[in-house]
Amino acid sequence: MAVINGLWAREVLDSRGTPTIECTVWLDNGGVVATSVPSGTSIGQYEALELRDNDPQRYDGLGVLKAVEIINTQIAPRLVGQNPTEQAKIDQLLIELDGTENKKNLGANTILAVSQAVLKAGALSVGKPLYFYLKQLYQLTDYLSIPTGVYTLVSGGEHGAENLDIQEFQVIPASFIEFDKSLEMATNLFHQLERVLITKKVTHSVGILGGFTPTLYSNTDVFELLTETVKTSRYVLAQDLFFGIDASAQSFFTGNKYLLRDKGGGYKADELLKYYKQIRDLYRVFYIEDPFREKDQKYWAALMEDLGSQVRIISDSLTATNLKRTQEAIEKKLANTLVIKPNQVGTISETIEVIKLAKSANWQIVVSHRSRETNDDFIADFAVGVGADYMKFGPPNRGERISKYNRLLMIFHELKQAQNSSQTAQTQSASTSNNS
Ligand code: 2PG
Ligand code: MG
Repeated sequence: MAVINGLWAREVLDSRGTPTIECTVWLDNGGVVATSVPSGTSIGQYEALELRDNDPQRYDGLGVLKAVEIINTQIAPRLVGQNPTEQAKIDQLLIELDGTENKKNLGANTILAVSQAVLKAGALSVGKPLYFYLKQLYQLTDYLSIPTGVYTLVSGGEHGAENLDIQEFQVIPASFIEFDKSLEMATNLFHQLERVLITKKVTHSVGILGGFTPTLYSNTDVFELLTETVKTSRYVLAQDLFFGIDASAQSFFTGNKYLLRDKGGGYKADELLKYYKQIRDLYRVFYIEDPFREKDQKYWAALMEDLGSQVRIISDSLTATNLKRTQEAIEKKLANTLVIKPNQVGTISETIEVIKLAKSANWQIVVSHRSRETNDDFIADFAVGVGADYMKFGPPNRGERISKYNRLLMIFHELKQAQNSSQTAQTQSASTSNNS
């Protein structure tokens, strides 16, 4: 069994040119893996702490040299000689080394860089693809498949250009469509949307994720644009695809109102609830993430009561991949679907515990990227290996998002091959037993 020979971290840049951590692990059998961690823009108040240098002389205080030093001087010496398949043991060591609930001492980014690198090293040491290794290690799914994609085509809120309030407007191909076809659909619609924007002379650019940021009068106008995009494509709304949003509502709550520009003076929570029901009926919105700020639990519950049987109500900032918060949300029936972002909590083992809990309550799982990514495709394997129902990796645009989709295409191909060869083997054994 291979053991860790060396572990080393360095500061690299993410998709926004902001520093983040890359961690490399060497095994004594010559194997080497590297991985880097993402970061959010709309960071929820319940997420574990992200350690930054806060040195205004470097990268506006966003450097990660302290985190890098912690890994290289405090963590690496403890991991040399360890078996990388002992994920739970190594994660526990990291949790104890930090000693706080929200990773205040070492930082969740520091811890995740190591935890993720160890997971990759574990897969390499047993010679398995990462998604397969995850399936075997945690047994969260019996069946490997590519999760349904939630593709953000239009960006607003903190990801946009101050012209829309809702953070993400998405298309979600029907889940019976195979991954290669659904990815093609998302890219066709992305390009068709661009043509519609140009034909209509709508000023636009792209936001943090690479999604379009059109200048429009209201958030509802985006659904009109998306409806037209679908109508002028070869796809049919509510048959081939549905619409979704990540409202990230805490980001447009000011004073005591949700300031959506669709209505002068904004919406009270009960009016916003009605707005969601309207867009569901008018535009077939099937996926609503972070519909209210974390404190408005009463309205989360009301939305679930009204739409929960037909619509995915997704909690992200409300639960922040945190076990206790997820437990509370399950007990109070605040949502039916959970966003999972490993960097909201820190270790892979803790992330897995949250997934287990949500699955045991029959919630569905969305494994999500962050708005500031690197070209690391780790999250693609992770989504498949834990048996996520959905994956949210952004628009089919720009390298750091495409790297995840290209990795999924490879996994899709491998799973197909495995399926074909097991079918061939079954046919062969059937014909052998018929002949005997
Ligand atoms: C979200 C994410 C990813 P951020 O809110 O779901 O799209 O955004 O990483 O900025 O929190
Ligand atoms: Mg979100």
